[in-house]
Amino acid sequence: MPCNASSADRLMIDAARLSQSIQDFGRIGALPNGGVCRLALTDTEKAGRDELVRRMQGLGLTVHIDTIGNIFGTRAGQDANAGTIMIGSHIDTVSTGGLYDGTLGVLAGLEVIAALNDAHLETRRAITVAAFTNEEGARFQPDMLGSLVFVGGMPLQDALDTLAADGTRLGTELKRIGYAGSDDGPRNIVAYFELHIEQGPVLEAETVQIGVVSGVQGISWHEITVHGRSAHAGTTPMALRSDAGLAASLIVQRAYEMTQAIGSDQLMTTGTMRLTPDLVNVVAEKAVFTVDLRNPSGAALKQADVSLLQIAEDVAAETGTRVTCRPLARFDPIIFDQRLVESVEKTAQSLGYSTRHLHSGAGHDAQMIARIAPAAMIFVPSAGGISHNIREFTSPDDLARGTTVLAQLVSGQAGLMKE
Ligand code: HGY
Ligand code: MN
Ligand code: MN
Repeated sequence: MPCNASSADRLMIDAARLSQSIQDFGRIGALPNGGVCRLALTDTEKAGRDELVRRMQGLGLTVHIDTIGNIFGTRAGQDANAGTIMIGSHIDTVSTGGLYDGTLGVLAGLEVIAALNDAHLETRRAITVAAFTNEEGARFQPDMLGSLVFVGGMPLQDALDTLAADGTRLGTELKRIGYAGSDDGPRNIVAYFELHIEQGPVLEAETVQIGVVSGVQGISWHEITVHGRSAHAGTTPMALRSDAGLAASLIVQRAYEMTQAIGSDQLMTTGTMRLTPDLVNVVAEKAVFTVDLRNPSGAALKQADVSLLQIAEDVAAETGTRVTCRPLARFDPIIFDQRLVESVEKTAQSLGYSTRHLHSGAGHDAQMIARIAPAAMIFVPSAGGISHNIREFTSPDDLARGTTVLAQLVSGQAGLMKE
């Protein structure tokens, strides 16, 4: 009869194996000058999915694919009724992605499993490693779509019918790459942990080793379409134009001024803009662009939403154009489970690592799982504070520290048992 492992036992991860596994995985969708592009449900992301399933099976995990393509690899526990400890993140990337955003959290989960296997340790509870579909929201919106559907925050059919900017339907792509599953993921989640790179400058600037994530700021994505009238750039007097390109630029400029006026934590990004007919000598008849608003305060974010829509209306009136606005994503700020957050901090400090609390600027699957189970995140530093950039980098020592914290948290929550 296996006995309980003593609490002094520390689950030892293999830092070299972890680092190598991330480098090897980074070859899937590798870009010529470094970095990775594995946009959700493309052939390169499928290749990443296939490799992940292969590695999960190689570790003896039972693999389930759910109806939105989320991948779950489960190591059974001794007590089938004791629920599961979930470790998750994502393997899809933006088109200028790095090796670590999302992928670290999934592969660190596999490293925890490998460490348990190496030590011939059983656990009372099951442990599930999850990779959620379309976390980035780069190709299909909203972001965190797979975990949002998993927690019941978006109807499956709405998700499957979501169209990318080029008109491709999400459900069709999911079927095409062979990941339209029929399983349901684990439901009795006792705790969820996500290890992620900070993607910002704070930990590095303060030489802090582990970020204890208190919560995630609010996110509001808008797609704005301006309808104007195409005209000759050389013969049409300025006063007679209905210039969608000018209107779009004015909206972006005034949204930036609004952001400055709100100040402190308000963020605003226009990362996409398409003009039609997109010709040097034709006044644009149409502009389609996005505005990404973020704020840790729900009230301030709401105010920013209202101001943006008012700006769009005002500019349309001034420029003789017509605007339509479509929300692409809207998530209120969340706070993680206090008990779990404390256990992240205590575990990191018991390992001798420096820690500090911080709020996540980026969205994460953890903020969705927090709707159905206690969730917490661990951050490790990003070199230069950059991410969503091919030069994204986190040192092997930082990767190892974050994964060591994850391993202790998960094994503690899962309950180690000697074989
Ligand atoms: O947009 C985000 O914050 C995340 O990368 N999906
Ligand atoms: Mn991420
Ligand atoms: Mn990201």
